[in-house]
Amino acid sequence: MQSNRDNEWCPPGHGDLYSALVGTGRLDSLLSSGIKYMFVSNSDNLGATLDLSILTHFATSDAPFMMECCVRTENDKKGGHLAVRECDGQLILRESAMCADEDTPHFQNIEKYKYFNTNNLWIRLDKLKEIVNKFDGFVPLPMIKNMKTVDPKDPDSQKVVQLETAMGAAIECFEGATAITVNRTRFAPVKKSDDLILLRSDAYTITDDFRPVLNPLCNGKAPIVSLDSKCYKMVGDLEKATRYGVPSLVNCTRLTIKGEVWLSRRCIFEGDINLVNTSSEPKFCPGRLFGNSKVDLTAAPGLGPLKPVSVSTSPIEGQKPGTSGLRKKTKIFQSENYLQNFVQSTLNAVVASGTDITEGSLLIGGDGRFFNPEAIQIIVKMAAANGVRRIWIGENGLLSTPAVSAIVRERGPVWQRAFGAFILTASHNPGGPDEDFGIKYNGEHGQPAVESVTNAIFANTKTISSYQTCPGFPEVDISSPGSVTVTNKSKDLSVAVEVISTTDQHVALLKNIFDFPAIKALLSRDDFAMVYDSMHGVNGPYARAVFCGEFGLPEEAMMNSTPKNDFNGGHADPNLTYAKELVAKLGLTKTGEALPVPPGTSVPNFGAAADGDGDRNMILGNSFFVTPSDSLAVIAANANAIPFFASQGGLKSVARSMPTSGAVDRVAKELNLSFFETPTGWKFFGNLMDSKALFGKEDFCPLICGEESFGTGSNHVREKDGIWAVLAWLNILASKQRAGKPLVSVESIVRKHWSHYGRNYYCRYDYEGMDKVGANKMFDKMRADRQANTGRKFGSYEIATADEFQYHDPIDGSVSKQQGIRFLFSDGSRIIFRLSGTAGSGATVRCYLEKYEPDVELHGLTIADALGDLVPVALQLCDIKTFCGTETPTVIT
Ligand code: VG1
Ligand code: CO
Repeated sequence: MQSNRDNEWCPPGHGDLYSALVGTGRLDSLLSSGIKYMFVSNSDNLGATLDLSILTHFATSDAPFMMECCVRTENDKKGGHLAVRECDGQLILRESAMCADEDTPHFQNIEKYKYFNTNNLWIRLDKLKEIVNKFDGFVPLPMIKNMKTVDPKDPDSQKVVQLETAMGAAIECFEGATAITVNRTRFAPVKKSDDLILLRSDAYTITDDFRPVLNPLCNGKAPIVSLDSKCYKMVGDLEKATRYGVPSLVNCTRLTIKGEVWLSRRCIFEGDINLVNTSSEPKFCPGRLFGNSKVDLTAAPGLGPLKPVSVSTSPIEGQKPGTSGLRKKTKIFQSENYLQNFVQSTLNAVVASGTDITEGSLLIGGDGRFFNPEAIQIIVKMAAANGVRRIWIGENGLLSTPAVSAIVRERGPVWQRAFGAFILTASHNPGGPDEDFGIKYNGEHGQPAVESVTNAIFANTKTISSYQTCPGFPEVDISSPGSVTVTNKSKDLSVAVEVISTTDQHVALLKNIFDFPAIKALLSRDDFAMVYDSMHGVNGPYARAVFCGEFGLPEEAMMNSTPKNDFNGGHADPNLTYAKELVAKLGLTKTGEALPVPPGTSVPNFGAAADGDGDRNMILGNSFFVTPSDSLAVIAANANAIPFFASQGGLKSVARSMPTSGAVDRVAKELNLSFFETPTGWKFFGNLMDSKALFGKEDFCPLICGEESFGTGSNHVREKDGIWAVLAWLNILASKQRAGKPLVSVESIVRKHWSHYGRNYYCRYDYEGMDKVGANKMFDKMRADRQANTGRKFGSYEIATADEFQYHDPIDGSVSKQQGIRFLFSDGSRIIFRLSGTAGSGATVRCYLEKYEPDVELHGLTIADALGDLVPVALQLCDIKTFCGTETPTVIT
């Protein structure tokens, strides 16, 4: 018989507890840490709390093992029970599977066998150890034989015998074992959907100490629920049917459902309710009060375009989100079920994290790269099938990453607030049919999914077996703002899709942050000219809305501001290598040195570039390159020129990623700001920004953070924000100008900064497209050599510490390991190696070099000269030539 081979395994039963305790060494470690008693129960028994009076009883009884039992009623007669073995008076447990057929009437006699096992067990660990020792490492439990099918979800699949052991059966192994009768409240198992729906309904309440108890309004009698076992067997079935909420059952005596009926929190059931649907598709029970009635929904209109279909799929390898979402070749994303698996895995993880996706809105937008429009339609259909009821999409599918964050945080009304967003971007990675595509999920505060969520997503991708979609959901016209509502025939179920402005929300937020009139005055000066290169990415519309719309700059100031789905064949990466056109215009070489300017040409005073999804920035002055690390430090040092910070009493904290230069550290020190060093990737800054709001800890906002990779931002959103950084620079520049005085330039601001704080010479070498295996070996080697490298000397350089960075999140306590190999030299210089987490294929090795120079006289060196003697040291330390076959970087920034 054909079946999924993955089902061909056998759960050993909870009797495996004892072997697990022994095999993992846990029993010994518990004993050696002085733990004497163990309480175990079935995880579905919500009545099994650690009751101190029972513990006291157990401890004083001196018994080695104690079982909590309840008195059997007619309903319990089929289940196992406690018995006394005649030969030695030992208590034993008997399961129905252990009973011979002819003995069944006796087995079921509740007068003869009065007690059943709740599986709440109290065990003396020292006695357990004695038994384990006696039987050579295991507890001799009786075997139970169960008849099952190989796929438990499919009753027609191959019949199999499942052998298992039960942990309660160990009672017969402990001489002197005892049992006590407990109240039924200690036994509240949730075995079937019937129990679960009841528990989730208002028939139960949760006490202050988190115990679910029957609602007093039920007068001690829980409603009797009987759901069609064909339609509600698995939790997922019930979840689908109750995705719009669980009905009110507090005044219900009996609820019976035959066939697949969808419910909602608007259904109020009183008395005896009987719902029937004999049609072949799910029917929606109208949201109203029902009293003592039989409702036949067979002929009711179906879900129409909202009818979800479950499509079977199987796990696809390698769907682990990296530094910033999942990025792969577009062709891979287009392959069967690839995007679908990831989206379903994400939605499942989001729901499991406690988010109610049927309330509020789901936002979708991206950087406009190839496959964006198709992906949006796929996600819309899947979102509707998963119960999302309101979807916002950026016009033409375009939303920059910071704009997504702003919309999630700012857009109302309150009851429509976004619970999360899908961002379709691979940021600076090239786009097109043969290049990269990407997707990432951001949560309800506009923050990139934290590691616990991305880990859950990844775990789901490894077990996924089906995804939900609504094939009948109409294609959405995303070419202009507007809204459509898709409903079922009876109009009691609807999904609203709204196409919203790409730029409005974000521009409104920026206007609140910066001194727009001051910036406008600066931009209007005759001696000031700027250009902004959007690199054919999503930033164009924002740049135009702000610079042309708000400040009145001519279109010519906007370079490459029409988004293209392949970024015009380039890398939309704002750095000296890839923003060639801009760099040349600003009078610079690709290593950031000033070019001789031919007479008669005028160089703008200010140049900026953005990446594909608009979250990163490069700042240039007239023939002057500002490194991102310096940019962060300068913005932090001058933050109070920006109304957002000044109006909140000034900047409070700064944070940088580990490989980012230490320039901002000096600003933090001097201005007495809180300072944080995080791993690469914006998700680590989010917790710092929400320390108070989400974790009730010290408030670190307002906060500015940045990365060496041309990313800068603040707590106005939960992403880095390219245009924010550009406006921050312009606002600071504007604040430095004095009436009637010559223009204060970008270069003079930076040089002044260096002369005050010293200069951190800094650069990054990227080795793209390296062999993954070789690159990993190279890191393993450096990891293994940490000790040996500590203290090593290279000319005048001495390695004070060689280690691997790991981050203890001060807010949520999580630990992120393997975040970069660091060589910290005794003179403060650093060499760092990391593997990129955004490469769509192959491996990208990043090498970061840094040297601090306090002496103003030495601030005029080129970066290459200043760091020249560190380069051979770095190459020797990593030996990339041996491992990856080259030592020439593909990009230097
Ligand atoms: C790179 C950068 C990192 C940035 C990330 C996402 O990550 O180094 O600083 O946060 O890209 O930026 P990695 O793991 O490749 O070094 V974006 O604008 O490309 O989403
Ligand atoms: Co980006």
